[in-house]
Amino acid sequence: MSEQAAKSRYSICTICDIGCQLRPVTKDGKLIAMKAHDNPALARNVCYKGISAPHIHNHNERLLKPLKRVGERGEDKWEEITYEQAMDEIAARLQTLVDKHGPETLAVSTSGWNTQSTHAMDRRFMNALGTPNYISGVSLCAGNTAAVNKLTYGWFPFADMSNSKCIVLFGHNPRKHSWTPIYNMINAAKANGAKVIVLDPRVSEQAETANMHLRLRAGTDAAMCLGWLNVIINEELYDKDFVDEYTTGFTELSERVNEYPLSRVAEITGVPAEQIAEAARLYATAESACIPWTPITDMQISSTSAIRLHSILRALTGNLDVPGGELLEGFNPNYISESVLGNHGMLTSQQKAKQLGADAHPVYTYRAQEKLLDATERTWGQRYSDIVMGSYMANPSAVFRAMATEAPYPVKAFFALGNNSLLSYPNQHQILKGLLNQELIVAQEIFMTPTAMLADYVVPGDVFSERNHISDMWSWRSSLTLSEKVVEPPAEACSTFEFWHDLAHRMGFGNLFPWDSIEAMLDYRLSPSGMTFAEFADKQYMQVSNPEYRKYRKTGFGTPSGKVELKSSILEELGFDPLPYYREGPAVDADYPYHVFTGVREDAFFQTGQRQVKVLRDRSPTPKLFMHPTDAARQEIEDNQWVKLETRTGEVVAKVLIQESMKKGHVRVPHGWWYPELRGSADLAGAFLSSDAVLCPDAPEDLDREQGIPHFKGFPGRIVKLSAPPAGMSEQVLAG
Ligand SMILES: Nc1nc2c(c(=O)[nH]1)N[C@H]1C(S)=C(S)[C@@H](COP(=O)(O)OP(=O)(O)OC[C@H]3O[C@@H](n4cnc5c(=O)[nH]c(N)nc54)[C@H](O)[C@@H]3O)O[C@H]1N2
Ligand SMILES: Nc1nc2c(c(=O)[nH]1)N[C@H]1C(S)=C(S)[C@@H](COP(=O)(O)OP(=O)(O)OC[C@H]3O[C@@H](n4cnc5c(=O)[nH]c(N)nc54)[C@H](O)[C@@H]3O)O[C@H]1N2
Ligand code: SF4
Ligand SMILES: [Mo]
Repeated sequence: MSEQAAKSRYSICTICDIGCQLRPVTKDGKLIAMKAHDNPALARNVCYKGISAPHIHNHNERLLKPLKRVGERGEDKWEEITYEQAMDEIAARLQTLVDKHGPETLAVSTSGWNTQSTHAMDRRFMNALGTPNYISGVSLCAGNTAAVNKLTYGWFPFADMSNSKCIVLFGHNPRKHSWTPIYNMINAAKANGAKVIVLDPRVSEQAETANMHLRLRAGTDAAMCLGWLNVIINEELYDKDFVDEYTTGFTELSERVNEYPLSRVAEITGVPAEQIAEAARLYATAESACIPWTPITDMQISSTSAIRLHSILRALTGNLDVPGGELLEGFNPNYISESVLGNHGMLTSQQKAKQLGADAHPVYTYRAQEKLLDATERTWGQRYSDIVMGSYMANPSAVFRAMATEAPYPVKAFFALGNNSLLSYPNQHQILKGLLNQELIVAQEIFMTPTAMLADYVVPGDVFSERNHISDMWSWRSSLTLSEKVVEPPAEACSTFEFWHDLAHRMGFGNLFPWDSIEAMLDYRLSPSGMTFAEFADKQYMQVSNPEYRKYRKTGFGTPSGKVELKSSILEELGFDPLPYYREGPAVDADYPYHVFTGVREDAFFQTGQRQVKVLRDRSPTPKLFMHPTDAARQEIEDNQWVKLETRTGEVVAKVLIQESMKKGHVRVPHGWWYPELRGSADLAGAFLSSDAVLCPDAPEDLDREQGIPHFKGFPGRIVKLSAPPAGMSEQVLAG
């Protein structure tokens, strides 16, 4: 068959977490190119990380064989062993620790994005073993938003951006090379006349073309939302019928909102009152409007309130489950959900009660989320709703503290799968202490990372072109998208499915993992549809059902009251303020005068990854701090000057990029920087030199109350000029 006549194959790119379906091209058993989809609607733009997949998958530093530590922990000295030996030893050592300390001694950190369908496998293994201590980067990104949204209306909606008449972006800044499909949706809506409102301290790419741009101070999003509600309620711009019939707590909410007159909100946010009112009116009176999920409110000291406020705005303006608004899609009836596969029912309530952090910060833990079980079953037909992997998680800060201090009990085994944990949570020094105090660390990875360097065993992972998968976007959406395996994994690289399967079989509960391949597991997951994986793969690259709107008219909302809980009964029961409020983050002062925020994702990389991939690193060789020209001039700092950014928690080095688009008094620090090229010359490949995680504290008082979220958006910091570049940096970094 000629190349043209051959049926196209499709794989979902997992280099970032938005999961574009692309068309892989192979030759002689190797991935040689990633091309745009054949369907023009899915091929409007493709980002250069996706196109670079062959450079990642075939990289000469890719891990191919299991490694066993031979030096001191973190010394980066290894012997190659077989996969069988690695799994045998991991199983035996884990069993010894479980016998000594109980199963809760194992904590697991995953991303789940890049390892695909295996979140359910992580949880299934953990639930069978008996440990509740699962953590993930989604505690700072979408997972926690999902958990908080559920408190208000029982599900996590997906914004129907393409059909919307008004899109509100709280910081969220999709671009051609950052979350390309969302960027495409926003552009489609704009072409259809949608208005865009951006709330961002910086003039971001989305802000440049927005209809309105409110340049709020970092970390004040909750106050801004309270201001919007003040306008919407007092000017009676809300949907009265919806409020009367489908909500609880409107009177109390109105009273709370009146504590935030626009003069107060203007003072907190730094945005003029009239602009706040105008934006609120534009949003509330649009024919349809959405506030797409944003990570910005996932990382603030008022995170729970800010996320709840977005939910409340959606509800009051009548935008829930309507075209152009926010779709509550529910589980796909043709696909076994991760919640069912993960089987949280297996974990006893005694073990659930040991989930770390649940006492102080319960919102995304079992303690709060299990209060929704009856309501979830009534509304969505299943008891557990593990959307975007973010419900039923332990609190990462509590887990790393327990790993370091052995209080409230010893956590002595830590597994990181497709997650560079050391750099991916707040308070990196505490994480290191925790890791150094472990008796067993396992990393399942495609590259040697600072986290993997601290492991006892490094198991080589496979990548998306090497495994089959069907995505329902972690139960966020109900469409099913195909991802086909097009090449064999190299050497002994394994999937996380195999990892958990093989470990369970060694630890005596293999009966709970009866599938002998990913395909067999996918056959099971597709069983309600009557299709096998092979049939699905043969017939369709995507299965999308027509949305059914306003389902709540039939089912009610999946909350204890069956209504949208403007005043949250679950927060009240847990002893928290049931109404949203604004809490100020730590204040800037003469010593630490800048509001520092992390974010503005790098086009060239996903999070902490790809710094060793030349075609990508060449685009962004050096970590950059953004500063406003006025601030730079005051400190006599020039463009490209090396500086030290100090907070009360730690310090990092980076180069300054002076930008008019920055907000005065604000500094942007990038996330995820380490230096693979310094492996062997700097400790942990320079993991402490330029990582934002070093800067952000996570003592209980530094965290959002309800969820225990760190304040990555607007912590106080200062900048010290360096007279010479930091010692030991590579030529590439110095030149960049
Ligand atoms: N300090 C701090 N922490 C943060 C954030 C922040 O801004 N600052 N951001 C948060 C956000 S928004 C998110 S989404 C999370 C992200 O958290 P994660 O998605 O876990 O991202 P990383 O920690 O960069 O880890 C990804 C690792 O997976 C490896 N990898 C890539 N592809 C594959 C694969 O196919 N198989 C396997 N086995 N491994 C693979 C990469 O080499 C990399 O080391 O982090 C959160 N944590
Ligand atoms: N190329 C690339 N694309 C990515 C990723 C990547 O690593 N690389 N990561 C993906 C992931 S996991 C995520 S979560 C997204 C994140 O991507 P976005 O949602 O776009 O978030 P950021 O890039 O972190 O920051 C966006 C904006 O938030 C503004 N901002 C900072 N602090 C505040 C604040 O307190 N309030 C408000 N309202 N705005 C503020 C910043 O000025 C910035 O312009 O990107 C995704 N896309
Ligand atoms: S935006 Fe780029 S990196 Fe992310 S999934 Fe799509 S192609 Fe891959
Ligand atoms: Mo994220």
